[in-house]
Amino acid sequence: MSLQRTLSIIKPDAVGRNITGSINARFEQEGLRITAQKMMFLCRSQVEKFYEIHRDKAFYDSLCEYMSSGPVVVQVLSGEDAVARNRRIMGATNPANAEIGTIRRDFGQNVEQNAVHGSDSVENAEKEIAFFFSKLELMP
Ligand code: IDP
Ligand code: MG
Repeated sequence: MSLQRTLSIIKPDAVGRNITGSINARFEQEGLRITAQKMMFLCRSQVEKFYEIHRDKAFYDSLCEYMSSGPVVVQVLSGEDAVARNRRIMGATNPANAEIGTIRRDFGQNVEQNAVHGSDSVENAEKEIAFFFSKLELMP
């Protein structure tokens, strides 16, 4: 176990349904602390860059369209084992396969509109945090 931070995004479907507070409560109940947070309306090219790793996937175009369709909340979650812990709190990519009690199971709509993004490794977490937040916005 180690103290880590991870990048989380509350996606446009969840922001649109006004459930950011319910989702944030899950993080806090499960031991993660929100140490940076802001609402952004990402343009298509910003989303394309963020999801560059998925460029060759069949769902890339649709994913980029969706993620630039409305405001998102980008946030840094901090705590013990934050990267893996957040992935557990989120649940599987497809809400239909996610465990009961996870955010995606309870709030996701489908495999694309699945309420939240979470970094998948410590290395990617640091890259993704730097993508969205300046040093001034982060806890020392
Ligand atoms: P993850 O968000 O669980 O890490 P990834 O495979 O990294 O899942 O995919 C990134 C995002 O792309 C997903 O959260 C979801 O919004 C979307 N996505 C993934 N697989 C599919 C699919 O098969 N169809 C449509 N959208 C998908
Ligand atoms: Mg991923």
